Amino acid sequence: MTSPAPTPQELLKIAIEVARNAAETAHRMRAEGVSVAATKSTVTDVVTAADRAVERQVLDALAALRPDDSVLGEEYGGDAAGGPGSGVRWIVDPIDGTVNYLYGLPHSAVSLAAEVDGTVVAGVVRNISTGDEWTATAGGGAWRGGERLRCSTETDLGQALVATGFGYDPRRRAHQARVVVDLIPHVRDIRRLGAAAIDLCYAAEGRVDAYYEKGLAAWDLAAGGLVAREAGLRVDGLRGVPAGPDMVVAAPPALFEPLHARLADLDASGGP
Ligand code: LIP
Repeated sequence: MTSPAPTPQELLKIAIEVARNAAETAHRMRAEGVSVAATKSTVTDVVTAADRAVERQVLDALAALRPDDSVLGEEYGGDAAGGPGSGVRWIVDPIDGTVNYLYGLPHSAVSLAAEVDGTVVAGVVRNISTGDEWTATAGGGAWRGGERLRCSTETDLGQALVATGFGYDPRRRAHQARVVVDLIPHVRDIRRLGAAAIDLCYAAEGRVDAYYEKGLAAWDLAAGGLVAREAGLRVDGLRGVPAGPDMVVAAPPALFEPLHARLADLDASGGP
């Protein structure tokens, strides 16, 4: 007889414990000095020893706490731990914002989400430097430090502070930069902070009004996307495509359509 699926709250409790320990390890390794261990898709797409050590720590912790669950991680790929037995899959980015982490910019995070039967139901994003911690459960709201988060109420795109990001492929960056050139006259300003998971959480609490980016992987999006949705943001792709590698747009309902229209016109999900 299979045991009942854990509740989102039970999964969140595990996610918080594992993410806090992981962030502590990342913080300590940063203080001890960090360097590039290897590069991935391009010479600027770096991985540090800390990315790997932290993901290994998360995998081992989840294997001990929930051995039947599967895990998708940025550094070790899919199902690195348990089998597909429980219907629960964890999605982990050990250090989102690795370039910020490498340069010592205080804007990188451990991002950990739990998915049940393909739906993300719990997530935590913990800033490695500041300790800021955003959490959410499906239907349970988004929180930081015991405060329930509500997204921006801005309705005018021209007044909107919009965060975005650039990929590691120079050709893609060139395309993304052209989009920004044509978008920036139509918004308050652009912010490039360098960690999608935190950018989504900033949008969740109105530190920016909206966020969009092309090229995000599941581990960049899973936890931060839930926090954003639970704070009232619409999180989608362009032209009816769900949020994913092609495009993620996170905006308050009133801003989503005007931002979507601009990004679609500028072919923001196109290019390399
Ligand atoms: C980063 C994202 C960021 C994006 C970077 C990179 P990483 O993830 O969080 O939004 O602009 O190109 O993809 O590589 O630090 O895990």
